[in-house]
Amino acid sequence: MFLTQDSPGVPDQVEFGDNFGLSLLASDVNRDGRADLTAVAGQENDPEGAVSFLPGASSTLYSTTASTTFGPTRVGLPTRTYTAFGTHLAG
Ligand SMILES: [Ca+2]
Ligand SMILES: [Ca+2]
Repeated sequence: MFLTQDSPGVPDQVEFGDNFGLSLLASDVNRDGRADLTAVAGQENDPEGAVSFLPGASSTLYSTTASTTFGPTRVGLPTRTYTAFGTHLAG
């Protein structure tokens, strides 16, 4: 499967240099029994970076309606201070 920020249900859109997919994590992050996909765009809003969370679904790789994306400000970090937010994932 080829996945981009222009794929159905994936937040944001493809922009030059986003580096979407720099880091990937397949893990049941929300503990609902299905594997979820977390994908990092290391240069989204260059140079901040952003994390996209694509929760697993019963019949497809991920839910096309419940995905979300967030950058450093969502977790209280000041804007333009950090680069490549989310590059190092652990699950
Ligand atoms: Ca983008
Ligand atoms: Ca899950």
